[in-house]
Amino acid sequence: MKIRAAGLIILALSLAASAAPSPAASAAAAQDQATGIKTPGHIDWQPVAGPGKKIKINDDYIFTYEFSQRPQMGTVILIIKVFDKKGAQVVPFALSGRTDMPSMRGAHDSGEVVFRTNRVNNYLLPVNVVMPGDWEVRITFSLNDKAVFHGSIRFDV
Ligand SMILES: [Cu+2]
Repeated sequence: MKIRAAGLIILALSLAASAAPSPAASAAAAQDQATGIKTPGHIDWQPVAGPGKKIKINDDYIFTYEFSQRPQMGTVILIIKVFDKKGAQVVPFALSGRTDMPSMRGAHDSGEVVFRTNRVNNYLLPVNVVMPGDWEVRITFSLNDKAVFHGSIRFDV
C-alpha cells in the first residue's frame, strides 16, 4: 500500500513538471511579441486595378496586366508589362503567380508558377480555368530574391 502511494506521488510530480512551460520557449515567445515579428506566411495580397490600368510596384516601376483573351473555360495567358520611369518596357523582376478559386480555396491551386518573358519583354503566365466562377491570380514581384510587391488579380468566368 505505501509503495503504491509513493508511486502516485511521483507520477503527480512528473505531470506537474511537464505541464510547466519550458523557460526557453516562453522567452522566445516574449521576444517575438517585443519585436513585432509577423506570423510567417502572412501576406497582404493587394487588390489591383483592372486590365490596362497602371499599377505602382515601387518608386521606380509600374505595371499593367491584361489577358490574351476574355477569360473563359480553358487556358488564357496573363500578360504583365513592367515600365520604368522613362516609360521603357523592362524585365527587372522575377515574377510568379498562383491561381485558384477564392470560393473553394485549394481546390484548383496551381501552386507557385514562374512567369516567362518573351522577346518584347512581356511577362507571361498560363492560367487554367477549369470551371465557371470566381478566380484569382496572386502575383509576386521579387528583386534579388526579396518580394517587393504582392498583388491580387480577380476575375469571373
Ligand atoms: Cu472550383
